[in-house]
Amino acid sequence: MNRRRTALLSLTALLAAAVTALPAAADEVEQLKNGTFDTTTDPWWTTSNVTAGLSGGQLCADVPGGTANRWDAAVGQNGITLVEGESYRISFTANGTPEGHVVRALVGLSVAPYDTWFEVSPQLSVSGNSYAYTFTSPVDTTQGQVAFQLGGQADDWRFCMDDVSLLGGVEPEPYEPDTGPRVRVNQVAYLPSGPKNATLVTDATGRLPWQLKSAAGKTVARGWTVPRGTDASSAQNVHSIDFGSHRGRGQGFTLVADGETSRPFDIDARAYEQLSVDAMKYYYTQRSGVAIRDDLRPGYGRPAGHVNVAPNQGDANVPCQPGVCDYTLDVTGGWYDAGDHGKYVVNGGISTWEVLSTYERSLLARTGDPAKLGDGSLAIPESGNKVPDVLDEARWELEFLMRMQVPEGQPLAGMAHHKVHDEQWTGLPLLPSDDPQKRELHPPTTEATLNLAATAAQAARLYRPYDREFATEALAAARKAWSAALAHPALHPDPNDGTGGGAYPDTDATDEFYWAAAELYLTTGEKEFEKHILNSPVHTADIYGPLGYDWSRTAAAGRLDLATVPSRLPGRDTVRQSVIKGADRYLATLTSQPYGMPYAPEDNLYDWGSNHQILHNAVVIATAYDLTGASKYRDGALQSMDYVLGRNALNISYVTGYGEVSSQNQHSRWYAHQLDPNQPNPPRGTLAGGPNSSIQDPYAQSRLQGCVGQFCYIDDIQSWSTNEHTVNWNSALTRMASFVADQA
Ligand code: 9MR
Repeated sequence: MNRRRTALLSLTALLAAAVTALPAAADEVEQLKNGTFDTTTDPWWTTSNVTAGLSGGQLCADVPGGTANRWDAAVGQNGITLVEGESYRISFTANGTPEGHVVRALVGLSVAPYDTWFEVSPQLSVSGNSYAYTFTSPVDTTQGQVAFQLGGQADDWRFCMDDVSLLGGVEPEPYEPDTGPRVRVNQVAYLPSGPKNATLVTDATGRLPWQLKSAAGKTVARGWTVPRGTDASSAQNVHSIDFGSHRGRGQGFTLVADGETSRPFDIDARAYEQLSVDAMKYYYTQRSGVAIRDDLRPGYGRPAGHVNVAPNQGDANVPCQPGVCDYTLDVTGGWYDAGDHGKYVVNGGISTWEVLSTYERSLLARTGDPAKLGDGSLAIPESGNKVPDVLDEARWELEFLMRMQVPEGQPLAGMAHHKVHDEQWTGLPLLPSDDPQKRELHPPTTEATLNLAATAAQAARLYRPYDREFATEALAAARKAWSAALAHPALHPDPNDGTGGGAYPDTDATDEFYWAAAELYLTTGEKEFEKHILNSPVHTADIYGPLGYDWSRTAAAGRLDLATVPSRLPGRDTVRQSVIKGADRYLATLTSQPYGMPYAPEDNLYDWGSNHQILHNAVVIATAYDLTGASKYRDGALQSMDYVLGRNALNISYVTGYGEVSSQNQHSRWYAHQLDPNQPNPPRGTLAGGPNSSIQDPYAQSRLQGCVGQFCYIDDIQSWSTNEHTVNWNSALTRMASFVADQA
């Protein structure tokens, strides 16, 4: 048990003690019928494969082994009323025979989309235990459900429960994240030659002394903190610490101030070599349409997903949504977008661009080194084929993107379907190969088509030295997509098309046109594309806003490439200056932030995926370094990583497996360790989405109401709006980790 668990447990114990000491409020009301099973099991239901009855005053259920999912065998009660904002205590006793089976107890919606508002998955003993938890309902409903899901386990077993209660009107149990020591550092590593900054949370208003200690406890540097007042992003009183003058390399340093000792960190570049590889390796385990080899990713092997082997309906001949088209397409392959089984051209495009741009930067930047991403670097099935592994990996997605193009002879030929995914949302955990849902193609959109045009055009120049035929095919697909988009410039995705998969809505394709024109121009040098670039309002617009570029704001993808990839574009110097100006703005933001990140969203509203937006603002700063060689940009880009790796209000590294305490329960259907101990956590190098002020998911809503900026995050698998992982977020990490590794 690590320190964090212990602290959490003792906090919970304290709170529980405080709660039991209070007299029961008059309006605590039992919401369940017959939780004591004295004479009957009514009105509890079971799935048809479960036999339940009374046994010694409990409800006991015989559960068959060999079902695929947790919800394939269950006992529950429906018709429960919950009131938004009210707190409830769910409690029960339970035992399981033989020892060690897991029950998933949840409170959620009894009808589709089966939202979960609270859940736990304790491992049961034969002798039995009592369980009690408090949560706050994020909704008003009369269709609530308390369910005990018992399926997804290999052998037959017997589950018994008693004294099941859902008490309304209880005192809320405030959520207190365990934020550990008040000295906040990059828990992974600072570069010996790089900036070294930390943040101290303290009530003190005057400056305080700090010491940097070696692993052996020897003070190797000392200085004074700089009081910074109340930090808007966290509402904490903070000081900043600059220990950049220390350049000695080593492992296990700590920073001490105000009686607190930070989590340990290295002063060494090596961690970034590893991180840039791990962040890129993330993509192999996201692959659809092929078995993931356990010898290449020990612990992560799994059968091929969505290849038309039951229960999958497969991606080999996918029809459109009703009324959208009357053909089917083979859209096997590609990367799963995130923790869901959807595959989206819009998001797939920007992710592929950024993976390819990481490689392209390594070819062009003065500190770049393409060998680091070369053949054999990623341990993927194609390693050893003499093609850089990064290109092999990106090709897995590129070929899928090209399969999403509407074939010749069909209406809208050359356009790309926006996305392919399940007809309905599915539950967790669910391996891709176990997904029984029907898959559907969604209408072609201008945005998807231009994502395809941009990435296929970029691919054409990068793959040419290795595979002329593929490069030619990619360029042809890009040209076809470009022409189709010009003919249909405003076929936008339906913002309400979000059942079974994300909507990825967008109402403006001018930035996608600009980006696609830029890539086509950089590859072909042709006048048509040059003209489009020079005439686009996006070319001279101020595009470096506080939130940074992402899947819906793609102008920067074009601008950064026009600034860095050689071409004869008239006015190219102005383009380069615009990147530098953007970087100056992000540097100013970083300097103003006591936590040192280049991110200060309007009204302190952290956006969905804020971590990758911070990294994207850092990419602009890093690109200014590549353009100018000025050390302030190098330092700013390096410093931006500190936030993601632990120098933040929650004292957490958002990259799995990096730092003493890191995110590990990212929302995922197949890295669902939190729900099923037999499944893994996400692989090392997986970035969590991070604080999201809008807390859109029910779980975050039940825990984080009223959160300030950086605190709107919870490392729980159910929090899909703060804690998912996605291909477009890891690409930001990939690009920045590679940049940092190159600065050693
Ligand atoms: O990352 C996306 C975020 O910017 C949007 O606000 C949100 C709602 O449309 O969707 C996010 O993307 C999710 C997608 O819709 C489905 N796969 C998981 C993605 C990450 O949460």
